[in-house]
Amino acid sequence: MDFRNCLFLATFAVFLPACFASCRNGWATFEENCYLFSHGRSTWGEAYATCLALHSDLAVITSDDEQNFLISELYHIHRHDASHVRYWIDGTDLEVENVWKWAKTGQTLSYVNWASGEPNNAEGGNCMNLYGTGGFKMADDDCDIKLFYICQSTSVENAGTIIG
Ligand SMILES: [Ca+2]
Ligand SMILES: [Ca+2]
Repeated sequence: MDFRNCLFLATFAVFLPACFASCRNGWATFEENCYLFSHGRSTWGEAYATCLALHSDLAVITSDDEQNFLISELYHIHRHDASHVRYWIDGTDLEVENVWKWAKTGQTLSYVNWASGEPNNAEGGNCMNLYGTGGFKMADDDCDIKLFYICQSTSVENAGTIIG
């Protein structure tokens, strides 16, 4: 949508969010969300803080469609080294062992798609990642190891950080 059309539509407040609901450069778009795939590796806590600094959160996965989108993006990025990479997402059982919650909301997971044999680290694995060897399905690992990570925000929030 070009700027003049946007201004015209902005006179109808109901269209305003659509003018700005797109993801910033470097972020992938899926439905109403934007996703950033990190280039460097961090502990889960560092990754969480970095996403916050970018006006986002670690990724929260709530459907097969969303999980499949991320799997497809990760195989695209890691055509040649998928079996060597893992990406932190927002899930954790740091509070109560084996009760997995999204850190962003504190809610228990309504959707799970564990890789075969996961979770398997018990008290030694309290942070969730997408595990290349497991087809980029969910796995637990030691929160202190350094992995890639995925930040997520809604497209309205993502665009809003430019204009706001
Ligand atoms: Ca655990
Ligand atoms: Ca594990």
